[in-house]
Amino acid sequence: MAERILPPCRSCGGTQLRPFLDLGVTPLADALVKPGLLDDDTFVEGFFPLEVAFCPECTLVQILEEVPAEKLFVENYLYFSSFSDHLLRHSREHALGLVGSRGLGPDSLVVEVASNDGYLLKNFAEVGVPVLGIDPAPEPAEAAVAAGVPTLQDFFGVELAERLVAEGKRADVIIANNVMAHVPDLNGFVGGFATLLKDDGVITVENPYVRDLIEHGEFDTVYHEHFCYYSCTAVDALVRRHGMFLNDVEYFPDLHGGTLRWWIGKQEHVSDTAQRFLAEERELGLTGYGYYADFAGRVEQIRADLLELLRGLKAQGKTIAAYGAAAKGSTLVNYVGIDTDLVDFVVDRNVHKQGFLMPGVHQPIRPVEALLEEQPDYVLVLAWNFLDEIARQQSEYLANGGRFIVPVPSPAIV
Ligand code: DWN
Ligand code: ZN
Repeated sequence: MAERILPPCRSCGGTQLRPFLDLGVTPLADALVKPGLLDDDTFVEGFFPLEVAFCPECTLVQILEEVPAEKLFVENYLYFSSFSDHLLRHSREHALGLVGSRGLGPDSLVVEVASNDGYLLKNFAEVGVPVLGIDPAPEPAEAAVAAGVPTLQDFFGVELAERLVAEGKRADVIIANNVMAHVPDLNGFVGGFATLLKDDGVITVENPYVRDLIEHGEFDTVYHEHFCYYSCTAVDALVRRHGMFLNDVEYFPDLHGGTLRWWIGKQEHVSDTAQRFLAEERELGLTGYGYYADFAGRVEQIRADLLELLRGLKAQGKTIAAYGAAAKGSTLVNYVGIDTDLVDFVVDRNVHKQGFLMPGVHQPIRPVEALLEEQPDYVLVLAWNFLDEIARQQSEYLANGGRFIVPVPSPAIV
């Protein structure tokens, strides 16, 4: 068979990428479908290869396909961060912590990349710290401006950073949560950090931890808008390439299935915690292909087990719905093959998603009240990362005898 030509590594440019998981051809996870479009025979829903590889030269895990960022984050991107109380609490704690620890005030500037609907920056604005949001998605950016958070509707990179510096803007703090995984030009993005940050400034970056993805079978967090899946080792190599240092690491096991917050700066003050994370990754083997080699087999088993569970319930005449029109939910239902024969509808609290159809399998997305109206026997929790919050919120559905099914780390009725 002809040798496959694989793209170079997004971080180091290495040409030795080794694929370890192929999720087939799937629709764009956040490209919810307008119902009327299904009757429009000119409508073509985009499906793209979704395959994950490991770079042995810098250890970065990444997908091979590159879908244009405009397609991913501009055309009806309806993810709004403010629909999770847990995330709002997490963000507020971080913002107020930074105000104190960095002594931020009216002469400071906090920049957030992928500021979405202003959910995080509003905490700084409320205490008089100047902020600037940057986000290309029109709906969330407009919501941020309406909430009093100045926002540039644009993609961040070294060009935008240079424009801001030319305007006399340098950042004391740059925050980039759930975005460094989303940028095709990773070095341009991190180069922009180095350009915009004051010499004594700090950058905090949050992304899901690739160790949790592998250890907890969270294959559904793989989708086209997530180009990269980070270890501390990969982040360390990436920022050092731009004259910066990974100085500290915080771990949030219950956020998005396991999230790390990396503290990055232009002076080298690497903490014991950061050293320990880097040492553990070497000991566990995250820095080698072998750690990822059996993941595809485990994912295939999750698919088989989940299909068997759902088909078994349908064979007993049970009704099944789903909760959370999440991007991860789209990967799950499309890779596993959960169509409207198995799951009748999906509920979601985000009003901007209601009325659309899930990508690929096309279940209708309805308000969460539909769970009490229809009282399905089972609900597959696609947004399993918020299971506790959702269970509290849906206590009446559960009290009525409804049952939740979680898909990972292995399918189970909880
Ligand atoms: O990186 C990203 C992650 C962090 O967030 C983005 N690229 C896209 C998004 O991924 P996701 O859609 O899988 O994230 P969530 O936040 O897990 O999606 C949760 C979904 O569930 C949202 O559509 C909102 C909804 N939800 C709800 O209906 N009721 C969420 C909560 C907490 C609720 O109580
Ligand atoms: Zn690499």
